[in-house]
Amino acid sequence: MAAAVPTAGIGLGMKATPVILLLSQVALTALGCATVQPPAQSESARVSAPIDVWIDVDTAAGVPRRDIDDAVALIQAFHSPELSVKGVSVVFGNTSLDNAMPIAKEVSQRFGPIGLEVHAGASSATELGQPTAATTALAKALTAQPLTLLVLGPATNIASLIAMRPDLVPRIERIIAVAGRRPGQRFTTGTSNLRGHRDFNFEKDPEAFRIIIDSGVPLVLAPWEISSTVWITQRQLDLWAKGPPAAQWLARKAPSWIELWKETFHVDGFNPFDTLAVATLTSPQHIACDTWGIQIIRAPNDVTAPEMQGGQPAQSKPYLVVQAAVEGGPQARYCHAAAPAFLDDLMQRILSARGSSSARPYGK
Ligand SMILES: [Ca+2]
Repeated sequence: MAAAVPTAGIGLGMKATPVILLLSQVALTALGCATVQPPAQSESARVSAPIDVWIDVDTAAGVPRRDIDDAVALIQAFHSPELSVKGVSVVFGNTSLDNAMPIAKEVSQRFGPIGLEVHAGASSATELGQPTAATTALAKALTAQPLTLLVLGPATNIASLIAMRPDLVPRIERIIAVAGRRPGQRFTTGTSNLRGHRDFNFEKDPEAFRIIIDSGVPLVLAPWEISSTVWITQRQLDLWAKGPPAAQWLARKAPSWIELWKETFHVDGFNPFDTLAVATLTSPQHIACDTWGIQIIRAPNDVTAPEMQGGQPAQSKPYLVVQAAVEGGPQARYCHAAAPAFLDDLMQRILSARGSSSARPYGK
């Protein structure tokens, strides 16, 4: 893909400015004070044990003009008392595996739970079904305890585990992935990108999603539709820059990414895609989801439609689509809307010095 396209593959399809203004006003109201309080622990979190999670990422924060949202999501998760992060694995996607690994290690070792290990997974979709350090470690972790899997990049690592160790499928409580769309939905950003983006994580390895669907593991989708309504702008970056070490770290990595969105799409901010997946666990009160049927279909390529390519023939491509359930067919929870309060929730977690149930105090 062209470098100047958000590689979460999901863009925004609405007029950005009013949303930015609205959310910025909410953020200013909530975060204008000098001291930001840790997020209030929900009633359910107080009475329930933390959810054991494994996070699979394609971290690219710090790679010029590449996504920072995996790193935001890791720090969000590390600062969520509702979660206990048991492991991190890394996959190709937003950048190469070789680039992504040291970024995931740095974020996890500085800001994550003491002893949290980071494991290298697939470097391309051609490695689907092959063992990696990530699949070995995930198999060991699943043997030790059931886990919820947060899949924030192409799903190759997780699908490989399922393909090689079907005996462990019952140990996967659910898979939360950043992918999917309604029929005919186009991922456009601002007014300068009418062709739309790819459903990046899905299209990087459609077969991996087919394996996940066929496995019958409960699947939750945090797709472009939900993230496209949430904006991180310079206002939030300024608050990060004055926050604790993890927030400051993000603030240092963000400018190149936010500049890309401004130059390419003429919007003031970016959508923090992967954070919505974490929010389905930590903040379900802010997230609206419905259960739909899910299938992979093949249709003309909406990114390279003939009218967008000077009349060249359109090529088809696979789409991960939710629609009315077919009796007996596979289903997924499709999360499609975030309340405005989610931005406050996210900011409070990023700006909090409190870690998850298993996290160390803030890194140095
Ligand atoms: Ca990602």
